[in-house]
Amino acid sequence: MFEFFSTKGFKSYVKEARKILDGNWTGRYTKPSPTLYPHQWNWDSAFMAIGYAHYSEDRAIKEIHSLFGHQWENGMVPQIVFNPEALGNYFPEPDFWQVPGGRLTSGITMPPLHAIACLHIYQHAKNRRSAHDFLKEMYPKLMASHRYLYRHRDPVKTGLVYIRHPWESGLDNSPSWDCPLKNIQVEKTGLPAYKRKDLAHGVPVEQRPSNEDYDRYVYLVDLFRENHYDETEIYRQCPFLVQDVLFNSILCRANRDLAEVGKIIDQDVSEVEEWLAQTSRAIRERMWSPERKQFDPIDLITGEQLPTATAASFMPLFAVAASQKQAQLLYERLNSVSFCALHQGNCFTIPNYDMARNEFDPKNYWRGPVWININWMLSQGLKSYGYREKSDAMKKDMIQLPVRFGFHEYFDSITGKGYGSDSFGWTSSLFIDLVYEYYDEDRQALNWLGRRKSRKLKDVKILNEVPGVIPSPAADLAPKLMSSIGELKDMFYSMDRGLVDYAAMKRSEEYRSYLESVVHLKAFDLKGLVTREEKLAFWINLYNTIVVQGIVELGLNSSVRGISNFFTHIAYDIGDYTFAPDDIEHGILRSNAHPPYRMSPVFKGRDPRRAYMIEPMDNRIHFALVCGSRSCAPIRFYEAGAIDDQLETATRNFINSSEVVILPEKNKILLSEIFNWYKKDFGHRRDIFRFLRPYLDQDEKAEYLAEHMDTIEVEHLFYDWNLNH
Ligand code: 9WN
Repeated sequence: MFEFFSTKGFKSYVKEARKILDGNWTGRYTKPSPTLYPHQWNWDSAFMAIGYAHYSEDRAIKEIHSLFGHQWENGMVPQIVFNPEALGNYFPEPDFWQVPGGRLTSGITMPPLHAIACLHIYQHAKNRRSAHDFLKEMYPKLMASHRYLYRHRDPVKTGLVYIRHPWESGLDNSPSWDCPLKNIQVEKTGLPAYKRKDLAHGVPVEQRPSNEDYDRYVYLVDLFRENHYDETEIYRQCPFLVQDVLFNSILCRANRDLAEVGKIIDQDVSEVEEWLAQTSRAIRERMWSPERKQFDPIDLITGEQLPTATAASFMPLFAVAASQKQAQLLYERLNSVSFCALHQGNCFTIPNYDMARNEFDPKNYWRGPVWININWMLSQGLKSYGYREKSDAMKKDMIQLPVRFGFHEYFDSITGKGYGSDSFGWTSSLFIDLVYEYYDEDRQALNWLGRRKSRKLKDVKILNEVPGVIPSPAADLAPKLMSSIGELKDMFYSMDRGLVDYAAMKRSEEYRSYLESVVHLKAFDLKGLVTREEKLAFWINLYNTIVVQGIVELGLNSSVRGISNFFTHIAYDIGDYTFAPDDIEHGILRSNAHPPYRMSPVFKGRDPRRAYMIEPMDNRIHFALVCGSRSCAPIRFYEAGAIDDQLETATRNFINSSEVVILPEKNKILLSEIFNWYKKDFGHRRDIFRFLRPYLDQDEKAEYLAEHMDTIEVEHLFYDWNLNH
C-alpha cells in the first residue's frame, strides 16, 4: 500500500445532498420536499437537524426553533406547521384542521425525535457555548412535550403512549394499521367533502395511500375538530387508538437523550429517568410477543396486540429497551430473507415490510420500500447492542442507495429505483450524517483541502523477534506458519464480513504461538519455494499477516493511516533479507512495478531481493491483499494447491461487491480506488472494463457496461481506510 490519501468518491454526493437541503431551506425550516410537502413537518425537522449538525449548527438550531415556536400550550408539538405563503398545495391545511386559536398547525403530533436531535446538535457543535445555551433553552420545551405525551396519551399509566391517527406514526399506510382502520365504519355520505392533493405532484397512485385510507384519515380529523381537540373526549370517542412500537421506541430513546441533556445543563432528571424506566419496561414486557418473537403494537380498542411484520418491530433496538435475548432474536429475523439478508443480491436492505408476506409491495409507500430514516435508526440500534458489522453494513448500503438512484423519498426494495418525491430532505440530511459518521475516524478525507495528520515512525520495526526464541531452519516452516495463520483466522477473523478482532487476538495464546513460529522466518530459505503457486500463497498470506500483526503491535485503533509510513515501517527478516509489506506487495507480488505515485520501484539497482519477484504479475493479487481497512479485500487463507481458484473467487467477490457499482440510470460506473491507483496494472478504462467483464455477475448491468464501454463515465469511490475491526 502507499500513503496517498484520496478525497474523491462521496464528496460530490455530500455536495449534492447539501444543495438539495439549500433548495428546500426556507430561511426558517426545511421543506421535506420541494413540491409534495411544502410545510414544516415534525419528525422531518429532527432528521434535518441531525444532518445540519455536521456543517451548519445555525440551521440545525433554527429548524428546531421554528417547530417549537408552534408548540401548543398543552405541550404538544404539532405534526405540521403550515407556511402561510405556501398554502393551497397540500391537503389537509389549516382550513380543514380548524385547530383552536386559529393556529397554523395540524392537530396531531408525530414521533418525538427532538431530544435526540438536540443532543446530536450539542455533540457535534463547534461552538459548545452556544450549543449549551441552546440546550438550556430547549430543555423545558422538550420536557413539556414528553409530559404532554405521558399525561394525555397514557391516561391509565401503562408506560406506553398511544397515537390517535396513522399520520402520527409517521408510517401512514403501514400494514400495521390495516386492521384497526378496517374496523372504522366510514359512511361516505357522512364524511366532509375533501380533495386529495398528494396525487397532483406526479407521484403515481400505486406509490401512495389508497382512497379508502384517506377516507379514514379524514374521518379521524373530522372527529378531532368536532371535539375541539379535547384529549379526554377524543380518548373516549376515537376508534383508532394504538400503542405503536416505533412511536414508543423513539419516545424511550428520546427520554434517554433528554436525561443526558438535563445532566449536561445540571438539571434534576428524575422525572425523565422515571419515564425512561417505565417505557422501556413496558416495551420489553407488554409489546413483546413470545410466539412471534417480535415486538407488536397494541390496539387499545380491542386490547389485543396487532401481529404485524414491519421494520418498526425492530425499533426497541433504537430505544435500547429490548433485552439481550430479544435483541438476539430480532437480529436473527433481520438477517433472514424476510428482510433481505445482506447482499442477498436481489433486493435492498432493509425493506420496510416482511418480503415474505402477501401485503408486501416494494413500491407502495410504507408497505415495502426501503426508507433511509427507518434504517438509520435501526443501524444505530444494532450498534448499541454490539451488532456492529450489521450496523456498518446497513450504513454502507444506505449510503449506496441515494448515490445509485438519487435522493428520493423511498426506494423500491427490489430494484432500488427511487420513488415518491425526489430531492427529499431527510434522505439528504441523513446521507450527510451517515457519510460523516461512517467515516468519522476519517474526517480528513471529507475535508476537501486537508491532508490528514499522521505520525511518521522512525526506523524499521522488525516484527519477527521474540527474546529467547532462537531462529532455526525448518523445512516445514511455510506450512507451519500457514497453519498458525489459519488458526488465527479461524478464531479472530470473521470471514463473512472480513473483519478482525484485533484486541482479542493480541491477548490470545494462539497469537503468542504465531509470534514464536514467525521468528523462524529468519532462518528460512526462500529458495525452498519453487512453484509459482507456492510463492503466491506464501507471500500473500505473509503480507496479510504482517499487516495484521503490525496493527496489533502498534496498537492502532482507528486506521492504518494513523502511521504515515505503516507499510514500510514494519518488516520481517526472512533469510538474509528484510521485507516490509511494501517490498512484498510492490517488489515481490507486483514484479517490482512502481508503487502508485512514487518515482522509483522498491527494489532499486541490484537489490538481491529481485531474485524472488513473481513474474509475470497476477492482477488478482489486488483482491487478496489485506490492508487492515474496510475497503480492501476480506482476509482469506491462500493455499498453493488451490491458489488459482481462490484468487478467482476473491476477484469475483470484490468485483460484485459495492466496490464496483454500475449505474445505468446515470451512465456511470463507480470503481474502487484500487483501479485508479493501479492503472499501471489494470490499464485505462477499456482495459479495466475488459478485465471486469468475465467476473461481473451476468445481469443487465454487465450488459449495459458491455454496450456503453466508450461513453460510460468512470468515478472512483471513496476508499474507506477505517480499520476492519
Ligand atoms: C402526512 C413529510 C411526511 C413524513 C411522513 C410521511 C408523509 C404525510 C403525507 O410525509 O406523510 O404526514 O402527506 O403523506 O409518511 O412520515 O413525515 O415528509
